[in-house]
Amino acid sequence: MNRRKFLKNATLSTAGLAVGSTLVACTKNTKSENHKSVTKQVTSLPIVIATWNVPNATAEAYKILKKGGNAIDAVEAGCKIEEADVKNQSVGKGGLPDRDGNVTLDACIMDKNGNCGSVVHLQNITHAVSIARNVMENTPHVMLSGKGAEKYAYQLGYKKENLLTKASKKAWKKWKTTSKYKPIINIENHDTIGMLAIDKNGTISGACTTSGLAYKMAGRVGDSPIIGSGLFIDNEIGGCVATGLGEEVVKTVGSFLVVELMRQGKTPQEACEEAIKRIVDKPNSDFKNFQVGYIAVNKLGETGSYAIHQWFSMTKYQDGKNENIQSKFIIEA
Ligand code: SD4
Repeated sequence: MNRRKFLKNATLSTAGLAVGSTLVACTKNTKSENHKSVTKQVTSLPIVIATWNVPNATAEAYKILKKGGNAIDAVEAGCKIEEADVKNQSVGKGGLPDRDGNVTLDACIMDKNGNCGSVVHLQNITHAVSIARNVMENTPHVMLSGKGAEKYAYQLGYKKENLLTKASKKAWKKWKTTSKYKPIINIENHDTIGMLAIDKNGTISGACTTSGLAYKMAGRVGDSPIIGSGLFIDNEIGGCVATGLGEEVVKTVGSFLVVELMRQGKTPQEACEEAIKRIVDKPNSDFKNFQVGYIAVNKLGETGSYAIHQWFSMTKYQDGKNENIQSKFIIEA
């Protein structure tokens, strides 16, 4: 990049920071003389949003928030609902296995202070999100993987469980007859759960948990436990969480990108759209054949969601209303 272009970009990002802090100031004092240009009111708090149609999970999180609980407790509790639901074959117990028949979980969590924790390739433990939270709060590390993560879970008192349910084993055996590997668009009807919450104090936290892509190669890790890709929170700005083909999210550091775009003044909706565009516009992008979806919330409590393909949705619980909202998209089904 030549110097002039670099300076121009640097100026732009400084301006972006200013917009970001204005956003924060506005949440505190929307009527201030200093911020006359901003007319938006803060939407009512608390609020929780999650990827896909997961009303039980958002209800659990909202229950905690409504009682005055904090956002980090809410997102952990909400995600645990899907982890324990054996009918959800993309998360926790009952998740579809890798091609060798092993269920391996990825999860992460991030709090209002920018602390984070994650587990990758965790086996035999349903509540990956809780182990991630423990990594964040009770270890000097951010990420634990495989056997080490499992050992840590046992140290915390978790018991070994068989996560491969009869239904998931049957599906895997059927898959083995052809062993064709191709991610199926929107197979994820009950999918990876990513959750973002703002508590009554206005602090933001997020979490994400998944069994990853069905029939993945042994050892494969997706975006969901990677801070900045599957999830990113900046309590001054907002948060974002991703779902879909993790490889494409990782390549564009999707959730961090969405938060940074919001910092530069974009609404959550605009930021999600721009981040999806970044994937679609890559040279030779095969986007017609895979799904990626983002949901985001900013400090004002405004939300957005966007996906490559139709039928991605976001569940939102706010003002006592728990609703599933179809996301905007690029390609109609
Ligand atoms: C992954 N992003 O492991 C996860 C899976 C997912 O819709 O969200 N599927 O790539």
